[in-house]
Amino acid sequence: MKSLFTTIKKAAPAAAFTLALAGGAVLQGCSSGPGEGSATAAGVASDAAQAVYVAPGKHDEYYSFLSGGFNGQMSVYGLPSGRLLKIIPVFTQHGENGYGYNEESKAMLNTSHGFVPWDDLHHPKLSRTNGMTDGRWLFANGNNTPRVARVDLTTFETVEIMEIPNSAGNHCSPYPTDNNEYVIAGTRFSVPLDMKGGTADVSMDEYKDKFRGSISFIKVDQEKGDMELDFQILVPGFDYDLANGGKGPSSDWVFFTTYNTERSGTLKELGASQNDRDYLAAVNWKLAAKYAAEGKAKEMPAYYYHNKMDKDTHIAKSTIKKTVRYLLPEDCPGMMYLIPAPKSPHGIDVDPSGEHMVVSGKLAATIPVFSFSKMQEAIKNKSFDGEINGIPVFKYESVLKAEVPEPGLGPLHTEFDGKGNAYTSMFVSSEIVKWKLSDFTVVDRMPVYYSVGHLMIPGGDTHTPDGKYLVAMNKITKDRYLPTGPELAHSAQLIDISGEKMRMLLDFPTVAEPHYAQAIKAEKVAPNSVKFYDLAKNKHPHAVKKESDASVTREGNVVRVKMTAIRSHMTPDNIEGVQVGDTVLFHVTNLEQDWDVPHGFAVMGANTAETLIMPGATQTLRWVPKKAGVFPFYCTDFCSALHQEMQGYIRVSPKGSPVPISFSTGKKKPAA
Ligand code: K7E
Ligand code: CUA
Repeated sequence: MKSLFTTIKKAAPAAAFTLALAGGAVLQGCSSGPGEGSATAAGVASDAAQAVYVAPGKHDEYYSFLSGGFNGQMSVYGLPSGRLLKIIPVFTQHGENGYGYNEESKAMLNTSHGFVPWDDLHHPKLSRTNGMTDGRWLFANGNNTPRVARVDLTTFETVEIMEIPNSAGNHCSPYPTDNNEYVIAGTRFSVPLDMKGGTADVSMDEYKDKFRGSISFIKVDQEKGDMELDFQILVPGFDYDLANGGKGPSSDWVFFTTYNTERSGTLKELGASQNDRDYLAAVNWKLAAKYAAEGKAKEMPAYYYHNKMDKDTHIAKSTIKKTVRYLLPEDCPGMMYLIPAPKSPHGIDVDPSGEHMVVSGKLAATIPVFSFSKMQEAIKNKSFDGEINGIPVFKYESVLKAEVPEPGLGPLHTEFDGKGNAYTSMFVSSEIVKWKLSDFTVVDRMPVYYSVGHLMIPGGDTHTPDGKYLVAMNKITKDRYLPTGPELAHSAQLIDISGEKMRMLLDFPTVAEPHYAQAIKAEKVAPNSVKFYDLAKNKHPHAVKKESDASVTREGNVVRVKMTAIRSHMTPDNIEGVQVGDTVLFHVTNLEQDWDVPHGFAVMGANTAETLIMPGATQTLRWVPKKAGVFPFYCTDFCSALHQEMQGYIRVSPKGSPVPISFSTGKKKPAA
């Protein structure tokens, strides 16, 4: 594989380089015939099996959270085993537990564009205390219909989703500051803002004049985690790609890579590649917050959704927000600067010391490393090269610390091991490259299969990385697994980085396309994991806490069934008096007070097929019967030896039929 790299490098530079980018997959293809691909035993550490073996009944050392990309979810894997522990639906409906299907959770997916149950999730980010992951929450971005979500790590459930106004393509998002003061979200696509929170109806010819981007500062309640959009900065109409928070000396700052500083509105693959340099934007978020607090922020009308899951009722509620505050860089001296960076950069990563800002420019031949202390000097000395929209642009050399020479092809993202090393993913040459922060020299390379995007080291983006493992997340799997037709799983690869040389340990398939991921020591999360919901504290308005309170009532053409489920029956299990065209709401309360005893509920013909109710919780399935007859319902989760018996019937009569509402379990009660 090493020889492959040398071959590409010899053949590549300059002209062939663009070709290599466009045809990345092709390159990988010839580099790895089935033989080489499947026989990479050569590249695998001899004791790899032992290194990833977690004996049956034993737990993994880390939780890792991999984004699902276009699948809109996150999946939780144990490391080092690569065991899939859970899929957390965020911006997507989830057939496994009814998220986004049952009546309680639907509102989580409301937006100003209506109900949007499928989005593109790229970046999970763990909450922080003193610059270290604290295991409380996990934030994630909705890329397409701009949203930021928060997952509660006591329940591994999405509890909050906030839409972002004045944004289009919420990609450089969500980046928490060292103490979760803010979660910061930048727009990828600039758009013509109508100054009412949306986009204006203008000709694309007006791109250069009318299009703008925005950076949103979401305040996070330190105790509860609740989010609130504090203010935005309206920034020049570039594309804002990725972000990273400073650390230590730079912890008041957040950095954004930009491309298309040419502000081309069409054929961006050419139009956005004209300038040799784009920018790394540096924003002093503390100063921005101060400006906003001191009255520099203006207000504009807006219209965006903020959805929260109520802790007591387990019902999601949407609130519509009608204003947003914004700052303009030209009004706020010292808040924002631009650092020239090689053409169309992608990742920006700040090392654990907070001094080095590493820009991975996918088209660049080197990896530039900028210096925070030099940046401070340059501010003092005003080493500027003009300005854009009132934002000073630094001279490249005044902020540059070093360039990592010949790192590989197509650098995308960098993480750190806390031992003085950086690791950069190379999309085109399909490898992880390890280099030293002390002298910026490459010290090791590990081929990965194939076309790696993000990489992740537990805590590798924090003050204190845990430099034991690295996970490479690959775009192309090809011959690595048994073929499954044209559609293949993406893959992750686990690499041991504890020693001098990287060692390949494990391949495991992922759920859809992982972009970024986060990992944390299990001991920071596992002890807080909720086992079941306390039935006594269930405040769902239609919960019933004992079987004798179960009921069926008619309110116009709505029939409300308040049902209980406990091993191994539902109450009631015989229902009559429903008519064709009624809306039947099954509010099912799981009476169990024991860990890991969910009950499912499904009724024949319901078009959101079923829901899954955790112990102590209430969930609602809506059913509009279209035909008369008798319809069975049943528990869909094999909960006991008599699970198959956990079933009932509901009778549906024609519209206007005289059959009265009645219900029973066992003995039939007289009609009400
Ligand atoms: Cu590089 Cu969306 Cu973070 Cu994917 S992004 S790889
Ligand atoms: Cu309850 Cu099966």
